[in-house]
Amino acid sequence: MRQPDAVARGYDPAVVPSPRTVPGECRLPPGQHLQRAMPVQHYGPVPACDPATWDLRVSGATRSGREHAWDLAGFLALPQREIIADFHCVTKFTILGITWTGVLAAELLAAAPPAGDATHVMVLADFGYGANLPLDVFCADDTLLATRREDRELKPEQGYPVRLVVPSRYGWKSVKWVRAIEYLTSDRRGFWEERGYHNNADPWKEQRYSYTEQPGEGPPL
Ligand SMILES: Nc1nc2c(c(=O)[nH]1)N[C@H]1C(S)=C(S)[C@@H](COP(=O)(O)O)O[C@H]1N2
Ligand SMILES: [Mo]
Repeated sequence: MRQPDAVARGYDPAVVPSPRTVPGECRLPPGQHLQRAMPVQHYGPVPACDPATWDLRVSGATRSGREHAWDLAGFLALPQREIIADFHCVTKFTILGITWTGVLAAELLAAAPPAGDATHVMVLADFGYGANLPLDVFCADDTLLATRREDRELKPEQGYPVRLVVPSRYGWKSVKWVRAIEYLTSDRRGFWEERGYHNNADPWKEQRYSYTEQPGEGPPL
């Protein structure tokens, strides 16, 4: 499904240079190595999903003060976009040029506006997994709530029905099986961010571990 308004995020080397590099420059962040295929990688079991009862909730510091919710049909009816992005896992493998289709996180944010004092989001999955992001990273034009990979519906282990894709951060922030988004008025650590991984997780700055955080880069541990 290549739509006319598809945004190309970096990979078709013949056509589209990566947004984070210029042609001829390295697309591999420091300490990473290239891997061809995407391994399945997550903590805990794959949650069961009943499409009939699944919903995605937006809660916390919303502008209206109320929770917003989409069922699967409603979510799939939101405008769809395509991105092509490199994926960098903190365990040091990088996969180049994955095509994802879904709803821009910014689109969801526009449909469920945050309060003026919201600064961060917590993206939550089943079983207590979650990752935090600053609002501006969540709204970036390459942060996607993906429903398809390489134009195929996500498999259960890939995050079906909806997973986040945050190309600008290490892979653990690309939360699979997203169920809720909570707007926060101050930063709060997610699952890995409170277990030794860096709060900001920018692969280009090699922000892997929390012990390398500078003052101000994360809430106290
Ligand atoms: N809910 C959930 N999402 C998750 C994880 C997890 O353990 N639980 N692991 C993360 C990590 S560390 C990586 S590298 C990617 C892997 O995505 P993949 O299994 O589609 O390759 O998912 C991320 N999203
Ligand atoms: Mo990862």
